[in-house]
Amino acid sequence: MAVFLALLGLVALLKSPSSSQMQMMKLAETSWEGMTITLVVGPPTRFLLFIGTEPRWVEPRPEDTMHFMVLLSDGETGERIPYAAVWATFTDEQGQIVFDERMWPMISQNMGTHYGTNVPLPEGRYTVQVQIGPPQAARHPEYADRWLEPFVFETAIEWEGF
Ligand SMILES: [Cu+2]
Repeated sequence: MAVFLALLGLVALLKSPSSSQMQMMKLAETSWEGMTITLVVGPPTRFLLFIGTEPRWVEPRPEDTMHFMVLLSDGETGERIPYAAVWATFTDEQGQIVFDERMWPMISQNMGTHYGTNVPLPEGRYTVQVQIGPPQAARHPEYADRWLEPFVFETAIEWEGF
């Protein structure tokens, strides 16, 4: 009985919404020439920009409702793919563009290499368009003949918040 209760306790802990890992939600996924493109959202988060000499914290704004993330990975090995330029555009049902920005290349201990930023998206239905540029890196031979043109992934989402 004690073991059973302990197990239940463990499950409750793993499902606890206080764990930010558990609040990640997958929005959509597609594949492009062997690359898996996954759209994931988490709660708005602070992040550090260190792209010059001065580090700068970017704090979530009051209107931010999500940390939007684009995960690029090799569909066979799961290895993440860096060095791409990723741009995200959200359009509402009236056809108004409500968000249109380049994603930061990001690193995270839990999420790994990804592209993302905080997005002030009100609840509603949207079309998300994610444009991915060819990775700007020297390539080992297996990657020589793919991802040579920009790719656009468009999908519909219904955002209800966390
Ligand atoms: Cu991020």
